[in-house]
Amino acid sequence: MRAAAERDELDARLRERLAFADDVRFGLAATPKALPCRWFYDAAGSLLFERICALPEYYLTRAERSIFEESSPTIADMFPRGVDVVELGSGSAEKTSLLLAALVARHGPMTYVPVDVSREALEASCARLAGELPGLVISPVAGDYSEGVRRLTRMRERPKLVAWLGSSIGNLDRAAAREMLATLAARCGPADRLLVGFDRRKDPGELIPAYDDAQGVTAAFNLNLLARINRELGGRFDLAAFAHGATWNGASGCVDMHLVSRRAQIVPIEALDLRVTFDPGESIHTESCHKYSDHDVVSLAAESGLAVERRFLDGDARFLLALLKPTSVVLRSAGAGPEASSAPC
Ligand code: AVI
Repeated sequence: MRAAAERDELDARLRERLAFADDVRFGLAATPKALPCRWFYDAAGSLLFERICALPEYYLTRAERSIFEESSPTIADMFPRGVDVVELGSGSAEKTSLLLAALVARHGPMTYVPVDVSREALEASCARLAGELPGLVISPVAGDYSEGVRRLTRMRERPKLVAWLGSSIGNLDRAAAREMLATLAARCGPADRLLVGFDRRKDPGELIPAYDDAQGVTAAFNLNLLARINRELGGRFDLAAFAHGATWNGASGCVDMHLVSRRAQIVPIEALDLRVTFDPGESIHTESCHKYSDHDVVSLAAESGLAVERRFLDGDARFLLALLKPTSVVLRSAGAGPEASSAPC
């Protein structure tokens, strides 16, 4: 039994390693060069992200936390029959524990399914929560969102709340965000809800420092992607030869993060039998962080078979936590009439 579990874990790690290698090979051969942001979160990247969340410039975590501090009992009251929680990209689950505590206090024992690609983050958060909330049955899923969606499909007995917090939706482009919300909505029954954290649109003068902080923690987080290629794939990136960049992209409504080559260079990556050529100033796109107007949130929800049931804002109105409920109608494109029906399960 134990041997089988260990084999499964090894297989999962091997699959991850192969997927990382494929993304690096493909992304560094592309024009422009790009690497998916999911690979930020190895053990070192997860720790750096924790540090980002505590930075004075990175208001997002504090703003969302303050919403949970204020509104968790209200959210708990909105589920008269109790609820089980699935959290996509749970990370440290630090803010979620406020909501879980309110739910356990209001409704008694419940199941919490944290889903995260980082096994280290998952193990640490589960150990902490088990100590803090004995009424919680924790059933972790180590994997990406698709693993979480698979688990969701099997949870039919009690109402469920799918939490997707921290502006993680902002790291998807609009089409991918719609597809993900529609996938979740299609797995929700009438009593189920989604709780999604959106960072609101604001002045780029406030946004850019949040992604390019004075202490250089975000720069280290970004550069860790190259360090990870060095560690796991035998890359020879000289981190000092790349600069962290964060720019506002008004057309897409997002902050774009880049790694910019400071000079002409050729970087070997042994495990891929690859040599990557960089021009001076050439960049690797590593992440887009989309910011949402209230109108964007309403239309995105409608296009995905959802409706905004309740909005929660922090005191400075920087961040929006939206409680979304499934509707039976999906609007396929802006301006189109109600079309296909996504039958709630
Ligand atoms: C995880 N995600 C929502 C963060 C964000 O704000 O888009 C990732 C991040 N990247 C740089 N700083 C934080």
